[in-house]
Amino acid sequence: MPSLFRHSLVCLVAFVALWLPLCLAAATNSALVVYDTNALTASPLTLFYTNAAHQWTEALPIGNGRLGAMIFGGVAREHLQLNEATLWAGGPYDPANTNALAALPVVRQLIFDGKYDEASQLISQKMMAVPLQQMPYETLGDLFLDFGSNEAVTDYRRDLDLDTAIASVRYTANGVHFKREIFCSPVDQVIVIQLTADQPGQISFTVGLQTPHTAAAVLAGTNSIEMYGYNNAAHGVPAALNFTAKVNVRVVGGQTKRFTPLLTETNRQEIGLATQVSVLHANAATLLIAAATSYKNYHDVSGKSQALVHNRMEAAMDKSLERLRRDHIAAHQELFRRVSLNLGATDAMKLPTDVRIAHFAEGNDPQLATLYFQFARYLLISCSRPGGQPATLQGLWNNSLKPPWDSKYTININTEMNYWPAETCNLPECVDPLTQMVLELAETGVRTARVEYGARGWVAHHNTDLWRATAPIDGPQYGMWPLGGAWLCQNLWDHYLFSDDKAYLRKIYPAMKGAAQFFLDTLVEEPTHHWLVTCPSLSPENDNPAATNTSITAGPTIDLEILRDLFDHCIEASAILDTDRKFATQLGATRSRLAPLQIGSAGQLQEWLQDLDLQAYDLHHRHVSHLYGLFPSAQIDVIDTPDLAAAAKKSLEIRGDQATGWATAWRMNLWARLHDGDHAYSIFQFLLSPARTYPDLFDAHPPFQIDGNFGGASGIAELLLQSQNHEIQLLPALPHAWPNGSVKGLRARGGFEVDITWQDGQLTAATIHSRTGNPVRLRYGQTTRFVQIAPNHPFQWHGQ
Ligand code: FUC
Repeated sequence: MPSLFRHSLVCLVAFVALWLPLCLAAATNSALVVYDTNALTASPLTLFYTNAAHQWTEALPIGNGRLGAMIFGGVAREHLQLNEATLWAGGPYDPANTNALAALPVVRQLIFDGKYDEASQLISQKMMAVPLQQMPYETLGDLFLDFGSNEAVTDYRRDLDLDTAIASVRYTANGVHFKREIFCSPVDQVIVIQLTADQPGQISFTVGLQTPHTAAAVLAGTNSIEMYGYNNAAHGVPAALNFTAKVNVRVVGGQTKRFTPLLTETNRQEIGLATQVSVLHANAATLLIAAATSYKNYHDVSGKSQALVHNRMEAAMDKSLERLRRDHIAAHQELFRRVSLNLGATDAMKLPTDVRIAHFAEGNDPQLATLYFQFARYLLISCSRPGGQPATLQGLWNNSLKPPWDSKYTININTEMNYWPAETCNLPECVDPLTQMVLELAETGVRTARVEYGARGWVAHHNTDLWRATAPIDGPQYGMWPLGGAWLCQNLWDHYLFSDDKAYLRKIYPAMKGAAQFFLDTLVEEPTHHWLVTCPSLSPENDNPAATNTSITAGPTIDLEILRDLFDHCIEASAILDTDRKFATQLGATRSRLAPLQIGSAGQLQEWLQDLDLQAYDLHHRHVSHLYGLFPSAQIDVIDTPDLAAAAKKSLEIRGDQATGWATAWRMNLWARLHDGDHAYSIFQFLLSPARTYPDLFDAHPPFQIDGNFGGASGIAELLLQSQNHEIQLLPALPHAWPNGSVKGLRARGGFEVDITWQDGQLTAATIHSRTGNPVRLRYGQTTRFVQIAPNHPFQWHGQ
């Protein structure tokens, strides 16, 4: 049988196998929603569903980096859960513990005496932040549109078009076709909801705002609703922010009026804050939503939230709907369309996204990998824009006042992972909020360094929040890790490497220098080999096998790896910027005394100074911190340091493939760096299964945590293109699952953009664009070629 025909037959059989149970389920399930195959001609970059969201992780996210919403798409009741990126609990505070410095030498001695548990207790008593917890990110509230009808609908479809960043809901009721379009404009700073019907006078509903914030009030006029409130105090830190949200309703035909629902004991909970606006018999209706808080920066909360909202609302109301929509799409596409990926497509594309996730492991839906990849890019664009806050553990989307891990910034992997795809996948602007946060941590961390360690420079431990808190939190087990800021500096250095932008390097260099200074003052000699090590520290968040019940240790491998990077990059930056030569020399001397990477008795890369990996309490621990050196760093490399790469591989094998969402995604990137595309792909299949991906494609830690989405997209890019150690590697780890495909617009370090096409698993053409004219080595398999590419004169290579 010719292979093409055989392939089509396999696809057809698989498609029918997928399709049949679905149709049957739709037929038997509910008489309300009838499955309409005509509605399923999706544009390729669309998430779509045939029913409304019941769970929050089925709802679809929109956002402009500051304002965000999760859209449920109900027929009788539309629900938008709303967020504003600066609405966090608390206010400016400084958690540095003034007892820490006196305890520090005792803690160190206990650790070097092997009394880890005692050291941990002393840290717990004397060194932890006050308060012990940081501030949570808080939901803003909810918008409800009540249509009050329960009539049978057909042709229901809910979708999110990643290319336009517009969500829509369509259905037919009583022969009328209804449509809602919803987007969140980065240009006009409003959410826009447009409701239309194909017959006049059919649109009637009431609209209301609610919030779980108790200190809040809602007032409605004839065509607007305004909510005003305060954030919450937390852990003894007083509430310092106010917020305003406003909804404006415009109708074509029909009318709007103020509406006060009758509150009874039974509906009070549901209706909540009472005044609403009714829309009666309109032909079309447009809702604009604006929101703001009084947050200006981590030490200034004097913003005028009401004035901000009023100004934005007025400006948006001056624009036509068409203009709002057009400007929104243009701003989104300017970023989104830079990268296109084609891994092949099958009829599975016609299935709803949740069904496709459930069947991805069967291997006949390569386009779902593309959708997953582009969804991550969509998410980063939607939650991290210049001038805003960085992506939290949940990006921008959080429906709670007490979200998992407070929806903060966990900087012992998670925040860094959020930005892994930013450079490779051509969204460098999205790194701007991260850069800003690190520059601010380099301010607040100065006090923590001085008060807790008596050191120069700055330090940030394993978490931070809106207020840029930097002291160790939660408990010694997790919090006593002083490398958070130093790791974040590596994201910024990478941003420099990809852009080759010297002005950016000049801007971040003081933060890099301050981070390094802290370690010059705090590294200590360990007693056995007299190597320089961090102490106290931990290998995030893995128990020290030499202790009974703590992770506290000295000189875990990840610390030394991050410090080698930090020192090397400071030295390189000082040469590029022609500054601080003496400081660079000092860093070089200190670097040479750092504890080395060590290969243990099982052939593994040691996680700790001692060879303890096989005695670990959890051999399959989710964190693979010591493998930082392989990815995201490139100190360990299959080509340059094959012995260390083999040891890292051994460690990965011991750890296993499946872990939490982000930990699974990290493993995928690591196998890509080991140039084992098939292994990485098998891990990706687990990541993109219902075990680790919710119906709306959000990553499931579980619970929802956005880092897995970003780590997964980075993993896909790493399979196709790598650029560490001054070399551009084309298709370094192409899995057999993607024999034919193309990618356009990926970025490589040194100021390059790369387009690649392949067939039957072989490179057919690559186009390399250079913005800088920097020389570079190209590699495809064993073939290398040294090139210098002039800007605007793309270079074509076929890998020979
Ligand atoms: C670290 C991880 C957890 C989770 C949390 C937000 O503590 O170990 O898995 O991702 O951060």
